[in-house]
Amino acid sequence: MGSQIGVTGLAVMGQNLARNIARHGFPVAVHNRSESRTKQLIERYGDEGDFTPATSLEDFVASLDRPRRIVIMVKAGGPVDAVIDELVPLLDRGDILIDGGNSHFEDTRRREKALAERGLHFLGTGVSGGEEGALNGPSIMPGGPDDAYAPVAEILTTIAAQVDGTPCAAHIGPDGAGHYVKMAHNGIEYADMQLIAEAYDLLTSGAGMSAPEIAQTFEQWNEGDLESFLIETTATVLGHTDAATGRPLVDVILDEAEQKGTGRWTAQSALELGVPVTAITEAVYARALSARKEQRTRAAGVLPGPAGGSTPDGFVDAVRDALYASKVVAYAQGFEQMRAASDEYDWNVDPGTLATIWRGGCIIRARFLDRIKEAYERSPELPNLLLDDYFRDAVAGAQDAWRKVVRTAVDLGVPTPAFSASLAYYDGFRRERGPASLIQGLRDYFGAHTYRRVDREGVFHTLWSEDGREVSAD
Ligand code: NBP
Repeated sequence: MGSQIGVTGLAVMGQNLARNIARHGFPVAVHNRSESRTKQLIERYGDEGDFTPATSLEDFVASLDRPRRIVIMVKAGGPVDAVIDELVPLLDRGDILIDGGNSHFEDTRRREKALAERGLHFLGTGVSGGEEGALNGPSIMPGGPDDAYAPVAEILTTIAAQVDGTPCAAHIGPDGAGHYVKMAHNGIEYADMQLIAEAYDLLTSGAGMSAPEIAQTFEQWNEGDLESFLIETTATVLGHTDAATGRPLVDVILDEAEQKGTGRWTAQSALELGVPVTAITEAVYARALSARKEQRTRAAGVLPGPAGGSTPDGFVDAVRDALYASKVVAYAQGFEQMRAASDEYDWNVDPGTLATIWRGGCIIRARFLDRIKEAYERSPELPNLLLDDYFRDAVAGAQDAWRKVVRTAVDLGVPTPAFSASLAYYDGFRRERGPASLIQGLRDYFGAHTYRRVDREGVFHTLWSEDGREVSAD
């Protein structure tokens, strides 16, 4: 008997995923382009399970049971194509390739189609949870044909995180669906982290609290509705002291946020689909602004801010409420985007399933996801989470604090792009009639782009440069 599954690409993610598979009793073949990683895995962890190391792809493929199931865990982009090109001549019809990296969903669509033409199955599979998740139970989002998922379902659901006896792995939909929702998950993670950073900024530059004090505040917040991996981790990071200086570590970390691209991809796709995901997009912009350290340093010396001011009573609790309300908006936007993509690409993605499998294993795991799961159970076709009774009431209860926090931030000159954009979205969304009528009027004036009326069917144009008469443009 050969190995039930193989993993090629044994950097941090692939190595941990292979160990996770082996620890659950599945015989696993392992391979890496540079042999040293394979050797290291076997030397260090070979006794954790039934590993079959291979130095060549030929040996690796030959050691697998059929249909062959191969997880590709290499750097996203060209390396995935390179590995597929090397593997294809060694495979037979019905074999299954599982790309577990952060590939762009359009690449996945292309690869799935090309491989299907050769009789090979391809599962573009989002894996969330970082290295720790890969080892101890990630959230797994496979996308591809049903025929490809069925033979790997048992392994994937077994190695995934489990919450209340439910695995954090489920078949998301065809072709690029799995990688799309993983991308959107990362986009939501960007928004979540930006909102947390803004709360921290308000408490430190606004309210003058120290990092250890704010760490305690986050610990308390983690006891309530905000309970999540990211809030808990924020408390840990803020509470950490730098050994070299004795100062809070966060105070000596350079304030330039890096990005690998999934947040930007999410924003780009949202723009293409015409879905407003303002919290995610602002989070991407905020990282870009943070990276302009030199310019910011110059600007800090010459651009004046407000004269000063103080934070109102009850500010810390108000920031907590504003954070929660903004988070509801960020998730409402992210879920709306996934629904729009699902419609666009015919994926039939179930948002309730996503909320279910993101409750464990992944970076955005939170008590909050239970609330989202319940919302979709109540109303599977819910167009926007803000229209669910629970979230409507939660935001309504927080909105006074939310407005107070954004007002204070403006008065103090503390930038809160994601808090503010979320509030603006909320106010825009709840308006039955907005100012877009004027935009249509302007477009008609300079471009004869026409408009529709509220009182009559049809399309109209005003003869602005003639006698101002309205004509039908149907
Ligand atoms: P990396 O993204 O750092 O990729 C390193 C791996 O790719 C090594 O095994 C390397 O082989 C292999 N590789 C490269 Br680079 N070019 C290759 C080629 N042309 N042919 C064959 N192999 C090639 O690894 P990672 O951090 O483990 O991440 C793997 C995937 O998982 C990525 O898509 C990443 O975005 C995603 N992901 C990462 C995390 C995380 O927390 N790190 C979380 C979730 C998802 P070598 O050893 O021979 O150089």
